[in-house]
Amino acid sequence: MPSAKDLAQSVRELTRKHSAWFKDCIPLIASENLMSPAAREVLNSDLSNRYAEGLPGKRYYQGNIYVDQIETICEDLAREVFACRFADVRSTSGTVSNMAVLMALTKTRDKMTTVALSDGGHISHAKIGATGMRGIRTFNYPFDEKNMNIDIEGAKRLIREVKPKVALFGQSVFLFPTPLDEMKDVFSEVGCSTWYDAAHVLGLIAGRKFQDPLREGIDVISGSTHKTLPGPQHGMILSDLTKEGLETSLRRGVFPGVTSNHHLHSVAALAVTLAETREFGEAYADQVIRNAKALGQGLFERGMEVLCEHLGFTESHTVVVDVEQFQGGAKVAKNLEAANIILNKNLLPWDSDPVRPCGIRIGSQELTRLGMKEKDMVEVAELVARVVVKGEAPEKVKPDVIDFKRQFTKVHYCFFEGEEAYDYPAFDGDLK
Ligand code: DSN
Repeated sequence: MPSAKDLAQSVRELTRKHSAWFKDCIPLIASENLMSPAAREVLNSDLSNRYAEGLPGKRYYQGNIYVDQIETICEDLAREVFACRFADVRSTSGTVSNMAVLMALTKTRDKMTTVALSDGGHISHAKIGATGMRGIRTFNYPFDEKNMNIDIEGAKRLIREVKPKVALFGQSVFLFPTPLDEMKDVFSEVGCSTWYDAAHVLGLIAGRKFQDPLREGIDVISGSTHKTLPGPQHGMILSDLTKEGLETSLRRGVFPGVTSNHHLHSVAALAVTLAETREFGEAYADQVIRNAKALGQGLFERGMEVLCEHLGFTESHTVVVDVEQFQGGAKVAKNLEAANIILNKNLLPWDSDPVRPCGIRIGSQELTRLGMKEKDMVEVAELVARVVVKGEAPEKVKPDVIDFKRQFTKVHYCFFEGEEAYDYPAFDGDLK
């Protein structure tokens, strides 16, 4: 058994190797991003050692004089950026946000309409995830596979039939805005609450480049804060308090419902991210979507079956490709990893075997954060296609990936723009 010192030293070295490797990789996972230098600074502070429970001014612990001010700034910024009356910034992830909303809006055995996992729904919306743990009965919307969106008439029919307590929307494969306006009348007809998981598109909503769910009939938005919103790994809940009692039940859902301490360093990093979003968020969201479309076009022109060509591939940060003809999603994702191109296999609506999905999901939000533009997406598409379509050995493509990526190692759309994205403070040498 290695000594404690050796094990700790190994972890330090592996962490450094990870950072050095990612510096040389093309990151395409649609649920990830890079924090800004200022956000990283506060994340890596004494706040990460501290505890708070409850709300600013009403804490159980002492020591929160500055924490209270930080959390108040964070909530105020969230309300401003998303133009809403209520924000809770204490949930520690997207799934924890969803658990809090489930507590606030539902009881065991309630019925909920949701997007199916195979159509891009999130695991926490499903029976096998947090929703099932709450004992909710779920009913999936019919899905329009050609347009990769909810089938409007089918969904209206389902909501009328099921009369759910809550109609939940939002996806992890999220190409186009949900047709909320078109379904609005049905929500009021059956009197259900409406909830939208915006984890993937929060930064696009903040940048005013996607739909605005709170203006389209949604009662509650939840989300993680590290996808198109380039913040810390954390969560957030937003609402215009359209229903009586919502503020109290959402607050209680978060605490004591599903959190105790709420990761104060993440709240600070989120506050910095929201301030930067207020300043740079529109330009960032605009470029994210332009880049996703350019990437879709580039892959399509190189012989890949990118979904929804007839709709311009996407209106978000994500494009999806059916790679069944190239050995399927798992094999393609693995081969690309060997070339330092990082993405994930993904279920598509027509998949029958969840372990062997025929799709891959690609996001443009992190490349955009690194300063890439449309012309760079063409190069990314070429590197991907060399492995997937032309069948070149990944090891042969890898040096070209590294050369390309070394031009893009700095963070953009933030204060301290141009700082290195991958360098973290470190002690020199081995453990003493
Ligand atoms: N599973 C994450 C994703 O990749 O979309 C969301 O939690």
